[in-house]
Amino acid sequence: MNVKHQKNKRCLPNLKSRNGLALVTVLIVMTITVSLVSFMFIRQDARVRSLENSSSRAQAATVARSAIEWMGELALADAKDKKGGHLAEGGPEEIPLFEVEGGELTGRIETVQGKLNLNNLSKSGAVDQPGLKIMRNFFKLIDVPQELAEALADWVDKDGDMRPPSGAEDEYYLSLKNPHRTANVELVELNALYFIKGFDKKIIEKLRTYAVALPEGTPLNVNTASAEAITAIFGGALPLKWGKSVVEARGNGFEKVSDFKKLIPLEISIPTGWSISVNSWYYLIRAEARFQKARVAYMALIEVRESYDTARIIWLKEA
Ligand SMILES: [Ca+2]
Repeated sequence: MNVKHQKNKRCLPNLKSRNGLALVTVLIVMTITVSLVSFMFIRQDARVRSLENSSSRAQAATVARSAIEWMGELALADAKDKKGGHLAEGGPEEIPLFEVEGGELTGRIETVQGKLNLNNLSKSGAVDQPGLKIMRNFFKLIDVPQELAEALADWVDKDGDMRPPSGAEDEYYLSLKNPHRTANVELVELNALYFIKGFDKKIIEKLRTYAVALPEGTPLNVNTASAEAITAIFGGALPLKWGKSVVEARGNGFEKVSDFKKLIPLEISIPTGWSISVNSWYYLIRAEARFQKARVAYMALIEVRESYDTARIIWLKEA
């Protein structure tokens, strides 16, 4: 519509053109109205879907969180079982997929004291030579570079003195592109290894199979331990072949620690500060719930003791 042109001609627009103008205006208004309504519907639809998604997610989160608590009680019942309980003797226990209203749930529970506790390396903030020897031997057995033991020792010991040849303290970590300080305390969980010199994804994933980080020094449960972990605690005094023979000999598990000790050659002893057990009180549990397109998974480290009324959650994270 060239209104300026019409003004310049100093004449009134004729009826026909006025009708045309009105019609175009009506069409534009209608188009805008239709567009606005469509836009509102699209937004409303997106909002409804967003609400549905967040509702499904909330449902999944509630179910997964409840499942963690339920499995915690399962582990507690297992720990209270004087005969050791089947969870303490078997591998990871998969909770089969089962349907819950509008969704589904899966779970997994495993005792972790059959894995070598990396925090056993530090005793009240100090790392001793036998401990370091055990860690180096352990890394060798699982095909992880042995020199990482020194970097780990420096990370968990409370002093700032760098261990030659491959240790690392603040001086090293503060010079990195993303600088940070040395923790100088025990590992909260294995993911903390990502901050330590020399540890990468491949090594950490390998360690998950054989190692764990628990909030205190713990004995190795020889009923669930791998041949590598059982052999490692002797600091190189025994070969992996011996550890494998122990795993074969234990069958459904040792009833008492003394039953295991009978298999240790007379001249060999477990280094001071490292001990063994035939039961566990730390468990890793994982629960995953799916509701429509929403999926929520949690992982938790729990502690269960015979004297506990309820399982204690050490940490819980979305997995
Ligand atoms: Ca240190």
